[in-house]
Amino acid sequence: MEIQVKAYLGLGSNLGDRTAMLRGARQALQRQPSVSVVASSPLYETAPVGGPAGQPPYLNAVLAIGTVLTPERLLELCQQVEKEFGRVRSERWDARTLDIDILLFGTLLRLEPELILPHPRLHERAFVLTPLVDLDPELVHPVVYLTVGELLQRLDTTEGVQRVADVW
Ligand code: A4P
Ligand code: MG
Repeated sequence: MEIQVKAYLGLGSNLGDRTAMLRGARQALQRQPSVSVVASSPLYETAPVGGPAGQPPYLNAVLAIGTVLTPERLLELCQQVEKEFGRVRSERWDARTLDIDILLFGTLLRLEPELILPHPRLHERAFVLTPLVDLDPELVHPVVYLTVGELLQRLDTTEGVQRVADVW
């Protein structure tokens, strides 16, 4: 029997028709027999963190999925979906039509340049923690061993993270 793992994906877009990008990404993932989208967080408009100055605001959301893929295959799938939506890789943290990050893959820990789990900046980012808390505030970060609710409370500020839609 194949084992389903629960994973969380962070979606972000700050170029083009941002809502269409995130919807398209969710549909593309849903179409995969090896992935089931279990829940979608609300949609947030968020001020860009890092990267070149003058970037437009992001739309961010988080998906909870169940998958039988290995983490490597899931990363490949995410990158394939990013490509499908026309992402052109340029400068790191530059504006992008679609970015899909694996935030958590069950409680798996991984430290390789091509795949770091949990996502190395998850615990410090309001634009990721806010939608994660909407999905499950009791979810435990397997390295720092605090819930995502506790991690969000520890941030100095959640400024620049505005809920724009519950259903999208
Ligand atoms: N990689 C390693 N671990 C992972 C993982 N857990 N999930 C590798 C996905 N990819 C992972 O990513 C670079 C490399 O990271 C990949 O080749 C993969 O093998 P990328 O998507 O090509 O480049 P990137 O997204 O520019 O870099 P990175 O490091 O993913 O940046 P972040 O941390 O995703 O930050 N501000 C707001 N408000 N909202 C945002 O969504 N996003 C970023 C990007 C910056 N500022 C933002 C937002
Ligand atoms: Mg990324």
